[in-house]
Amino acid sequence: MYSGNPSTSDSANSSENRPALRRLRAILANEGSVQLGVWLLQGNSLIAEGIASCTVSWVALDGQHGLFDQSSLASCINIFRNTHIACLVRVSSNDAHAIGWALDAGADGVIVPMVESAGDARKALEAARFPPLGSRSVGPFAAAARGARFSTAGDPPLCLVMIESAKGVKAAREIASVEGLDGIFVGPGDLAVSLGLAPTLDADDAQSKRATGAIAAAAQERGLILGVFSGHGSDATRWTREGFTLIASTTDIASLRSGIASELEATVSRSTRNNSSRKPETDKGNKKMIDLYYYMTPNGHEASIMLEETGLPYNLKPVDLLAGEQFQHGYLAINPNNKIPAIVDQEGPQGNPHTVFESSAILIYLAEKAGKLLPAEPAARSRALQWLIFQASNVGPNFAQLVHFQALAEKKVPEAIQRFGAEVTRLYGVLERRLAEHPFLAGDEYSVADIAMFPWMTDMVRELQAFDWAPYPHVQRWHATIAARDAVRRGLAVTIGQPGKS
Ligand SMILES: N[C@@H](CCC(=O)N[C@@H](CS)C(=O)NCC(=O)O)C(=O)O
Repeated sequence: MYSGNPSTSDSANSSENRPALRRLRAILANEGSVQLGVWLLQGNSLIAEGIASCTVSWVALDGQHGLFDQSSLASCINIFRNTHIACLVRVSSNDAHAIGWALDAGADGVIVPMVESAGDARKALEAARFPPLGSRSVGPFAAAARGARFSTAGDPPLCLVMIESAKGVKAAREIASVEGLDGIFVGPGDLAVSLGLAPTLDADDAQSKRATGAIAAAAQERGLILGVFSGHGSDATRWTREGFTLIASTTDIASLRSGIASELEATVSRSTRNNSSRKPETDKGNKKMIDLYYYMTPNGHEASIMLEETGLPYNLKPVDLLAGEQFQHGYLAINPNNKIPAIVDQEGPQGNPHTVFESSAILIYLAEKAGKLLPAEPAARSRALQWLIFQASNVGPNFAQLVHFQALAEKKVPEAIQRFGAEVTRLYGVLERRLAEHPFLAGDEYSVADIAMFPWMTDMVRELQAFDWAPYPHVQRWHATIAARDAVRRGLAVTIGQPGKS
């Protein structure tokens, strides 16, 4: 394994500035909880942008059967760089150039097709590792484009080999025993064909099950990551039962088709209902914008959801936290605490530009400007403010610390995980008791308190915290109600790199 700390934070090829890779590797190694991913076939950066805002933990760009050329592969890898999503590339073949090139472009790992022997696996691994472990050569083009220093330090990228033939199945144990290999990935389509069956992804005859079972056993014996191309969400349950944890549960094109079908269905069913309650579009035409300084984190989402809920026109000002833009000198004038979110209302009090930092203060400011989501009646207003401040002073800080110590910290500190884990559990208990008695935190009405709390309980945050919310059914019911709101969906989907909104 590569060891040693990278000497600078600008090195561009190691995982210290790729928390998504570190997180994925840690979850798969330590907890074995299932990580669903999307398989991208369209070499299209717009589609990649769309997927980058979804709650998946990894994607694979298919360089073997997808429509990627080198340029679109590099662009799409770059899109996932500053996200929570680990980006793997299924390379075109077990070829040192294809493997090295994908990693040079910044991929978090490679999936190498048609591996049928320990020798094949060793060849793939060598191509993915710098000397002395392998023979990968230094190709700093993507790092140079970002103005970063290329480094060979840090954790190495993932190297997963595909077993997808009868010959590969026979050699599964030898393949799995290749020192340094990260995992095995099953390609059920080719495997079925190799076994003399139709090219199906969900063959469940005895022969196919024996074959995938043998691969799973070989990987598990060695503690390797076990992945599969499932292709359909519904098949993922079967693979999970068989012990697979890295599951490509859909493709970009399949999701596009099913998304369009379900949108059309929903539109038809909405239009057949009485639509007298439909609100007119907000007229945003002549109003001055609010600038939102933002990155895709729970605090950022509090502000983006609030802006979407109020319908106030806003302009996205990305602050790339991973690139340290919050520390740039100019930003200090906007947020003296060097954090996101912050807003500048170009038409603030007395028509003057007005800056607000701290997410709770932003929510209160916007609620008062829009005249919604903070009740006017004093007792109800006080309740909403109490739960808002409870979020800001308890939930935000403790939840963030648990994310850090559980998923991001270089060193495992059991005492910190225990301390913040216990506090998060206690806070969930407070919320569960409140929400058992009231539909929303402030009482009967959805308010700023709910908007502040909601982003801290998304799948992503809970996954990073390794927190099981099964014992909190009222929190889950409340969360599902809020997640179904269109404005919330839009707020969560705001991603940097997106053109300014109006
Ligand atoms: N209390 C602040 C917390 C803001 C905060 O911690 N923001 C994080 C992102 S969630 C940040 O900007 N971190 C960057 C850094 O710490 O350098 C608020 O609610 O706005």
